[in-house]
Amino acid sequence: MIWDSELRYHNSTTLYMGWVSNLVMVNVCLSHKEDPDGIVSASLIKYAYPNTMVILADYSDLLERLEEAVGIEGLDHLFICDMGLSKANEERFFRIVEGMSRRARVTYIDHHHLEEESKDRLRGYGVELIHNITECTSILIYHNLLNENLPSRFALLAGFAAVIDEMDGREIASRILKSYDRHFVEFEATILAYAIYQNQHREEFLLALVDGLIKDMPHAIDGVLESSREYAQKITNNISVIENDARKDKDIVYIQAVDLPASTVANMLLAMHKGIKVAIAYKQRGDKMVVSLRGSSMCKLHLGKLANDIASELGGSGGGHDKASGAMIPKDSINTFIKMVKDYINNSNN
Ligand SMILES: [Mn+2]
Repeated sequence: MIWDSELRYHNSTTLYMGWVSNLVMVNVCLSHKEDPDGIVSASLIKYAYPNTMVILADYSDLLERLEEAVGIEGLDHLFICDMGLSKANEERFFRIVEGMSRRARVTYIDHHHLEEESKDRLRGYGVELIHNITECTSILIYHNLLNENLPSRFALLAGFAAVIDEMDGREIASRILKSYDRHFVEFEATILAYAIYQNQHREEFLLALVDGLIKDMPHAIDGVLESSREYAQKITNNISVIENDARKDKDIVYIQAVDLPASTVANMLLAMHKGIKVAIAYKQRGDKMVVSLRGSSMCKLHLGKLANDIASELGGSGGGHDKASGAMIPKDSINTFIKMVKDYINNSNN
């Protein structure tokens, strides 16, 4: 992988040859590509640390992307943002990071559940750990890594990420957001999120968005309004499908997602079905099933831990938050997955 002076991907080896001969130290930000929290995190790091390349990942290619990041010549400081660890990936993750931290600074910033033991291991490798489950990653970056003279729009960007992660009621996020018109905040946050969901497979768009957010609000960035309109239309088309096809079993409701991401469908399901504890949506990706779980206020189980436990038992991986989590499992084990969630929820007063 090769970047030009603008730190964008290139395939040209000639450009690369010119670049290595005059090697500069670079920062690399590996961030989550699936929602505003990851994208905004990358924008904040790129603004605050000049000479930063961005690599975007999701949970299916996190380890490959991490290998790619640590292989970059002249890497000085690696930031890993908004990528939670799970039982299935953390061993390999630790090994790569351990090796890397001998050669460069590594900063891991995240707000997903992380075992104390894992935190200790990361610190033991010399990783700078910024971990807190009470605010989203963008807010953690804003609060811990950026200096106070930063233009206020960067605080607002972190606030958009918090809105979509449903962490806008938290202390720092709410303090930032109360200075702005609520509808403006929700509008900008939502079109940003929809544009990201609509362009998950267009890396070029997502990387341009990381750059665009450094200068402009979401509505002013090329393609954001149009993409968000397309995504809103997909949601509209899916409302009746979800109403008619969801299956309910006591405290659980579940459905297979077709053209929308599992995460969006799980949110829609939870909102439509009152009185349930957990909504599950799953979507096929190759020979895997991507699963999203959402919990209502009646759900007392930690869904991130639950997804991690069940998925690892089925040969997959999973994790996330208390009331919103995800997993990736072999596609044929989806029925077992749902049954295991059901057993946990229905049989244990959870
Ligand atoms: Mn997040």
